[in-house]
Amino acid sequence: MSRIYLPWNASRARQRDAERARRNRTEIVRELSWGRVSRRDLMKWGLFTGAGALANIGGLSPFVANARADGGGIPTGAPRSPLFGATAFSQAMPRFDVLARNPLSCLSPAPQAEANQTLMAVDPMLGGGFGPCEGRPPGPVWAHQRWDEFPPGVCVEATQAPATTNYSYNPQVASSLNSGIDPTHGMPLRFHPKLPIQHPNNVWTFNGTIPPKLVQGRYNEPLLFRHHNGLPVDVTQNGGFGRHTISTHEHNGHHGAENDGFTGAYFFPNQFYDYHWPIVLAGHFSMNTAASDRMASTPDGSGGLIQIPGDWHETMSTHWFHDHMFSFTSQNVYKGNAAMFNLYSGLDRGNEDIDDGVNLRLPSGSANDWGNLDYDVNLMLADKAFDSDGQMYFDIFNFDGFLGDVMTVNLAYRPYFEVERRKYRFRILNASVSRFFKVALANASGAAQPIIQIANDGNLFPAPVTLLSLDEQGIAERYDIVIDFSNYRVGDKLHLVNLCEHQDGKKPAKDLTMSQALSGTSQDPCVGRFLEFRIVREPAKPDNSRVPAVMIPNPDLSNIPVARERTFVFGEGGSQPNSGSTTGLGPWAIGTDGGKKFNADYNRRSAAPQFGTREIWHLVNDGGGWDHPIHIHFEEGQILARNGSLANVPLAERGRKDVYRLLPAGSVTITMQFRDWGGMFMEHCHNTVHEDNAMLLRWEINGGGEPYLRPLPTPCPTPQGVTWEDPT
Ligand SMILES: [Cu+2]
Repeated sequence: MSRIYLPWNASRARQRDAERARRNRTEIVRELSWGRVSRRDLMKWGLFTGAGALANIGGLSPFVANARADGGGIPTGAPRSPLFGATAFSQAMPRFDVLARNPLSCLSPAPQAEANQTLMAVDPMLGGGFGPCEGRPPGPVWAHQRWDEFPPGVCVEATQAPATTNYSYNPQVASSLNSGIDPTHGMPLRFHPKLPIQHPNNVWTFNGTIPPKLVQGRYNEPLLFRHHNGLPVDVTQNGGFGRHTISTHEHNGHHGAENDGFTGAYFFPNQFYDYHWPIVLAGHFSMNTAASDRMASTPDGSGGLIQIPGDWHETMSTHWFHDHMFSFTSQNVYKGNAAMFNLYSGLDRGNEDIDDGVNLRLPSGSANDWGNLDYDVNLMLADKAFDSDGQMYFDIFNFDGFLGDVMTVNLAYRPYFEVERRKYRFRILNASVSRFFKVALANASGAAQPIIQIANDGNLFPAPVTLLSLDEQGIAERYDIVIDFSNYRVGDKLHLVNLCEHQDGKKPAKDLTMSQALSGTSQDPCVGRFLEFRIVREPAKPDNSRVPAVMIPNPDLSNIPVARERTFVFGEGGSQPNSGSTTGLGPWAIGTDGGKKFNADYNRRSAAPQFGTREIWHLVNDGGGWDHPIHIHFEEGQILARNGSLANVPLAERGRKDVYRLLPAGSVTITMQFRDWGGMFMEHCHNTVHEDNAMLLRWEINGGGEPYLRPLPTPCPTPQGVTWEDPT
């Protein structure tokens, strides 16, 4: 057993050794993140093994037994994060900070179909000379697909920036619905009032501030997200981890590849990238094209519906967006590059009062036509770790995966949240690097309480599922739940509890029972209560919300032929036949259709499904020692079988999904369609440490009538402009 964190009662000598090892590792992470050494250098020096794992050198690896009498044979472990006296449930949980939706005229320069190549001076730290103001690769291949058909109706801007105080926090609800937090007060970037304010380069978030950000969009209102890179031009100014180049992935967005945050289409400090999210239903160009089905619709802003093309069974709700920089995704997302994106539709309108036969009337509110957040609350779960000064710290040398020991919700350490005695919807995102959660609800006496799960990933279920604990929730999965606080009394307190115990980043070690998790005996610091609900009053007005027995039935695929089946095997020990900036090294790899397992190379096409077809993909975990939450970009799929049988698929996985936990030695069979948009996409493990250490591949939609040749050339960004490579 390689326990990641030392117990609180470890001897001073062991703690000192562990701190020294942590600092040594931190130095290597820093050199890597600056680009001063490469993974190949580390292998040459014997610090990495050929398989890409950290060599067993004392004082460096947490897994090397030290010679001390009290530590002999026991892994050194990392020192616990200091908490500076911060206690659980002593700070209010902030709501997400909603990014302003502006008219397009606010954007200067105006967005355009092809990347804006207007030259600007490039900082000498980035090589000087001149380079384009927009980092999107130039030319027709990376032009926004169908730009003229989908002119942006609204724009949202954000700047990736070093940590600073938030003076413009806007949760879009009254402070009475935000646990009394007064948004006019400045909010410094810290995880608890007793924890230190983070140095500017230890945390990089959207606009440099907390709380995390929320974007609200509605179907068929194309949204232009202009992402500015405001990170330091000096690659060494990173607080020891994180890379200043970024690529923003709208997780499970059904958009053209130029807007998908392709891992190799990153952009540099002082550049921006225009992401164009048309937000159309899958099947937009092939099904219900006359928009005659009222169920396929979007709010019109004044109580009515606008009917839209596409398959209403593909309606999506809860997305998030985050960095996808090649080899640096884990560091950058951990550092703060994670935001949520709520999609609204006629079905899931974010208004609980409108009774039009389409609106599901899920808990939300009713003051606005759509997108009410009063009783619809985003929750971002993430485990963090701090160094001895209380600054955020990251260790990439656990190729098993990185675990933090400080549990946060919405980047607040174990907060409380005040609720009314009524139904609430919570959209729970697992934004960890490597940690799985298993969430349950406990009452004051520690008994598990019913939770109604209504969605998995971006997708509402065919029917709600009532559970006493949710399934394990892998990295990047979203579970939307409804809790009915009217079953309790004003003054009651309930807690969300994490039942999932880790001993390392490989996989959950054990799912505990509620009483085990509450007993305080787990060695995993993130097990137990992590969010306190305080029922503070009767509802301000009657609760008209519903959880209907029928929500969104699955799309009917019975008449769509299966064009092809493919098999992807996820495991250890692949090879990397290529070299260069598009290649990755590490212990993790993917094998395609019976071929050799390869490490990541985003210049290599591993699959090219034909536009307009449906396929079946088998995702196989070839080891029993790991779980891998596999994410496939572009269009959500349906799970057809686990280990060969539909009977193994729990009810809460029988809707649509975009992340598939393979389970140790397990396999998942899914079906997907390839419609509407084209370009190069990715498939990878969302344990982002595995992803960054080479468990990622590129696939491409082959032909959709676009005016350019295939296969697509691979972009190689520089501050002075993008060059191209021919794919292999
Ligand atoms: Cu993995």
